[in-house]
Amino acid sequence: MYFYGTFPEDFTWGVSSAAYQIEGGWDADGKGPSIWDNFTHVPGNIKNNDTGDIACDSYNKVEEDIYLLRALGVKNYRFSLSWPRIFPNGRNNSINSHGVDYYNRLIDGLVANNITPIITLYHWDLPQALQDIGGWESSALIDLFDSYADFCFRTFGDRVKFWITINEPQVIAWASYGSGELPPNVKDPGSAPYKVAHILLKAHARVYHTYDDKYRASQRGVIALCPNIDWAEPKTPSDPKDIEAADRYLQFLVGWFAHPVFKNGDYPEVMKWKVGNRSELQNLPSSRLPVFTAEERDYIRGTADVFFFNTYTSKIVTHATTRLSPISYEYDQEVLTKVDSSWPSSAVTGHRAVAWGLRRLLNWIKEEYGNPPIYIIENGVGLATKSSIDDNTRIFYYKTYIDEALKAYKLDGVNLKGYNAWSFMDNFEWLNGYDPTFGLHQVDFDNPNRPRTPKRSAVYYAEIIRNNGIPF
Ligand code: BGP
Repeated sequence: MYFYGTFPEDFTWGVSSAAYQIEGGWDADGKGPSIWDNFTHVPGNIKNNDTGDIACDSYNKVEEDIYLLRALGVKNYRFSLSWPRIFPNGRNNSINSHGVDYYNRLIDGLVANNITPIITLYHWDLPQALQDIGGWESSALIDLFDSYADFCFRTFGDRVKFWITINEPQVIAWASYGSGELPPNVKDPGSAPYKVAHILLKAHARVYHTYDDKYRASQRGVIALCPNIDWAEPKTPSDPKDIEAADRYLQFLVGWFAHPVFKNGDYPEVMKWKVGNRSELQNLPSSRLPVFTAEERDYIRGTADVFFFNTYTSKIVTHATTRLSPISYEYDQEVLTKVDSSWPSSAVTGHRAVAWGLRRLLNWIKEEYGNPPIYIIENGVGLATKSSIDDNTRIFYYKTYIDEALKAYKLDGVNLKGYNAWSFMDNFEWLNGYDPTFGLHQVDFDNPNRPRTPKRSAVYYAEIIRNNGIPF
């Protein structure tokens, strides 16, 4: 008996991962170094001095990983390609055939098992050689990203129908180029994030058009970028200032990328007001938001076939009555964020489990962008290291989040098409190393063979997939 019914027959259930977090083989068979390889090799940068050198060793475990995916019963698997594994120096003048073979084996194995690949072209592991010419601060990256994507479409696109251009562009813009805690560690909040985002958007649009012009007719896939979104709940729902602040929060986080792509080729008005050319009126540093030409706006508008996004938690947002210097992400938005202490805080990342936030968020996407086909690409919870395979907290998280997603689909008419759990297995969690763990499968990182063991959550998730919803 199902309370709200089930998802539609063609709903796609899956799990997610990313190359640097699981592959290992950091210098295997001709792979070039990425900014993450170099960053993690400096002692002190990552908790416990962990690195992704071996990670889950997925580079050497194609068959085993596919076996586990089959056992879960997933319909799709979302993973990323490592740009420097394919083009060691970032450019198409040197192709690493071993890297290409690896992805061909993975894709072939998935397709043979009726598992649809969802591929991210860029999940943060930039070839170091491209950082050496300025990374995403350089507009040279637009052409270079395009030639890498073109190669991937040409090489893998006969079997791949779902493409994500860029994972979490807002994190790249702010955490890698503003506050600078992620590589390439550029600490330039005053100007770099908006410049980088401008280049990311142009690079995304270029790749979209390449797909459209050269591959869509024969390959018939879909392509979009993938923002990270926390739901923003106004602190005082009856206070217009807090309502506006919550909306501003979402416009800066999501609209920054989705507004140009899904709406008019340009940034949200509120961003232009706060950081753009009208900011002088407010005694703020003058325009830091680059401007698109009319031609660029036409080029960027419409460059997403579906709405992909990642989400983990929610925030309480309030209008900031005084701006706290120095310039920061929150300073620009003029908001303050916090969490509600009553929200369950089982995640060691500090994220709170706020399942109802997902339903509101899905409704917001529906209203804001005209109810496009929506895919949740990452959703999950990070628990303590070496957490037991009896991960009931994770089961609770998935149950409640998927339940809210189902309500959004059934009761609110949100055009939700798919859901992917982060993550397929425990993996290298960026600055936190191998702590916390997000996986449906436990990986023993002390064992050189990196054995995987399904957790209770894997059994539970497989049951959800089998039932196409939550059985009671
Ligand atoms: C996302 C990344 C994933 C993964 C996840 C973990 O932002 O795309 O690669 O690291 O975050 O979530 P958290 O933000 O809780 O660390």
